Amino acid sequence: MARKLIAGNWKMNLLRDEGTALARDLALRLARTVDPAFDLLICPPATIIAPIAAAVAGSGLLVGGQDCHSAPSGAHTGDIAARMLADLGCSHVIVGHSERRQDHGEIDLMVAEKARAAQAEGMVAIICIGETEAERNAGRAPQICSRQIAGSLPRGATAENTVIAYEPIWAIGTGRTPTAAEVADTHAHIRAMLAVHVPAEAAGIRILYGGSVKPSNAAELLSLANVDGALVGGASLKADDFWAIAQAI
Ligand code: G2H
Repeated sequence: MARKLIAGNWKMNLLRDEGTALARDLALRLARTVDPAFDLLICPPATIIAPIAAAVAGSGLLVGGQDCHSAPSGAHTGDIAARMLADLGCSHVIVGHSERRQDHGEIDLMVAEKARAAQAEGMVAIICIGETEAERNAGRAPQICSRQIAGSLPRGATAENTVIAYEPIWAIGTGRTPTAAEVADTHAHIRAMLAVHVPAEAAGIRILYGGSVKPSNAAELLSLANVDGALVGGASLKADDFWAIAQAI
């Protein structure tokens, strides 16, 4: 298994100057770290990826997108092609985040096509899955994750081009998280599902936990079996908090 991946999803936050300052701060910390135990990724809003990628070039800090279109180009007003993100130096693209699924009606098939588009441009697709609170309470979290993996994982997914992010929707931005046992169980289930769909790759595909990850709970979450990193929202907007999460490994 590769090093753990600590990914920051900035969502629709930060303007150019503040985002660039935050990225520079993280890049400096990373550059001063000898043999870090983690890969560090930030996913800023698309509007500020270019200046940030230029500001942190060569530092080891990875930069990614929060979404992409599945087509390489064309009449898709307001959308961004995977190749445009790759052109800016992005290494990763988040696809199928629950906020995209909810706000933009994205379904599994669309997520799979976006992931395939990102991979075709040489980037890693971070495919998000996760159940609602009602589904969790009904004991259906495993089935929901199984269905989303089956539908969202593109053909040709490998350990090098694919990351899964398990984000229970009810834990996103709420300060609530599943218990350690629940996270461990779900991640083990996801690993088993990957073994069904991509047997030769399953052991190496990183599975991130996301949903209210913060410095105070990061050590426990990141110590669990099959938790290969974290996708961090709110706490990734402060350098001290995001760095503390990475240091918790
Ligand atoms: C879940 C997560 C980042 P937060 O969406 O993807 O956000 O850490 O704010 O719950």
